[in-house]
Amino acid sequence: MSAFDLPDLPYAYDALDPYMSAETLEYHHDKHHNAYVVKGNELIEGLPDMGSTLEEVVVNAYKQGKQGLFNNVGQHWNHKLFWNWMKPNGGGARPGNLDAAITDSFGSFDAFREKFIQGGVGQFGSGWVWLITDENNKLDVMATPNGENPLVHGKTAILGCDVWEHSYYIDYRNARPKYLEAFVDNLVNWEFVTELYEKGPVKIAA
Ligand code: MN3
Repeated sequence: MSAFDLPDLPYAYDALDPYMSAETLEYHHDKHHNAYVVKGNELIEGLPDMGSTLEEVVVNAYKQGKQGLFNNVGQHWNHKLFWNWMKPNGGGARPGNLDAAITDSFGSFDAFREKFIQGGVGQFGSGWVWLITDENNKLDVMATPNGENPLVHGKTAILGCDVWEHSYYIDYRNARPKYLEAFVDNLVNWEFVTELYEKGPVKIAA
């Protein structure tokens, strides 16, 4: 795999207002995500083959302890999905089969919501909170520091929320819980989450 590309946002900069402002999205996508892409391309240059898919590169960089490359390609993968995990008028009802799986794994949607928000609040410093599936397609919540993600732990992420300050400081200042509540209640694209859930666990040849 040679080059990484910055994908366009799947909606206008102001499409998630007021839950995530155009100013946040412009900086987060055009500056932060772009920097991961540029740096990732620089760092992979001249290395032996790191894999044929982005997922393979992410896992291989992690396993080989190529920390700089991993930080950037990991964040590239995380953000590519993150933009699609949100949509205008998001949140709300989940498609039936996903909703049933959430209830089955957490007891209720509210219990999931609480666990996900607390997972994000409890991640000290920069990181991510995830809704994951394991080998048996059972759901759970996990949090990871910095650019780390469930892929490198053999788990499949079906939803993730960026809790680095750059994703919420303009709109929420230091109120990370408020941001996480708005994410779950007003931003999540549950149709995309369902799509990933139905695809089942990600298999990586690494
Ligand atoms: Mn970010």
